[in-house]
Amino acid sequence: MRIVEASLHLVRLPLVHAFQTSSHRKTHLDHILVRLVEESGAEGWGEIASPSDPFYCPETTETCWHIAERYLLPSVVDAVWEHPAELARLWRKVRGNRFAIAGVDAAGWALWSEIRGVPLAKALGGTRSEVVAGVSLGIEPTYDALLDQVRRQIDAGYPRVKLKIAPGWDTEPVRLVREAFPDLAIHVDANGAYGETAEELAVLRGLDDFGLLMIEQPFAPRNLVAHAALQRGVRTPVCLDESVDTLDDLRTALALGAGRVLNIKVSRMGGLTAAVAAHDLAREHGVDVWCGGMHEFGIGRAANVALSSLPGFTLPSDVSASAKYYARDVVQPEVVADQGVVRVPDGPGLGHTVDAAFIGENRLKETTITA
Ligand code: OSB
Ligand code: MG
Repeated sequence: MRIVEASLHLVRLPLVHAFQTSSHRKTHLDHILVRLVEESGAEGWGEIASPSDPFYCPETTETCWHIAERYLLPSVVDAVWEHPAELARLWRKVRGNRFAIAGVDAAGWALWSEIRGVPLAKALGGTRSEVVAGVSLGIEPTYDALLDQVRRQIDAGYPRVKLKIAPGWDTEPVRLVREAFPDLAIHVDANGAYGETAEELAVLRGLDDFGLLMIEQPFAPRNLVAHAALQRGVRTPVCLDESVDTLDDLRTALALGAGRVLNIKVSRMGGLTAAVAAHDLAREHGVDVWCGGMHEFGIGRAANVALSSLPGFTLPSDVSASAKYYARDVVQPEVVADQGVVRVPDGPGLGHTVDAAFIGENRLKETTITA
């Protein structure tokens, strides 16, 4: 297989509901769509879903553009390969920059499964025909607004909600949501906002009383030791997100007992090849996994759904329907959820058609490299 053309498309879409985490607030997102064209004319799309600011991870939309344009696309164009897992050798010298790499890797997987005529999910080793989706809710201006959002998502059929927490927005909103919805599967995500002061540790330990599904990334990404100590002191599973960028990080986390759950993000791990490897390793060690999201447009979302069909994804994934995020998505059909369940497409490749005209209408810039 030989790629004869590669292009980047920076696309802006407005969010239907502004999203706030412990570190930033977003009303629209700029993602870079990657298109790879093989010599037969077949195409594969991937998505670089980096946030625009370096608050979740060190990368930004601009650094991703730079790395993809300068290093990744030139290495991929004209390269001869048989399987997408081989693509990693093309950028083995590039350190970090996993969001940028993830978009190119996923485009390679989409292209390969399209050409082979197999669904991306099957190509990855997926076994489920449908996956369970949860929703991730941001920090809201008021508790009433949060309760309203939770009610909306329960009414839409989602069986699990994740609440963003931060110091000052933790015990009280969690208590109110638990009181209003005694049987709901609730999970919290701090995006590393807590330190290890006695007060902060008391708040985190206190969350143990609310019957939460998990406490995601309470401490800073590199502070695996603090996660291990908290996990020893609470019944609620601790989940790692920002702490695990590589398989080596995962091995360290497993050795330390730094969490009983792993959020696998295609972007954070640097693509589907690495995400599958993380799934396999976590599963061997009895760590439950689920697929996290970065508010992906339909291309990245379809890859997340395919990944979530692997057998170790036993917890609901952040693969909510396109409509939770965007008035219109870049793929047809859009990703839909029925009572919180997303069907895994059985057509070749991504299983969705990429809407090139809509991408063109919302594109801020593009660049193309040919063989
Ligand atoms: O920590 O999972 C996170 C969005 C931006 C940055 C970090 C995170 C998130 C989400 C969104 O929680 C999940 C989704 O795509 O619905
Ligand atoms: Mg998270």
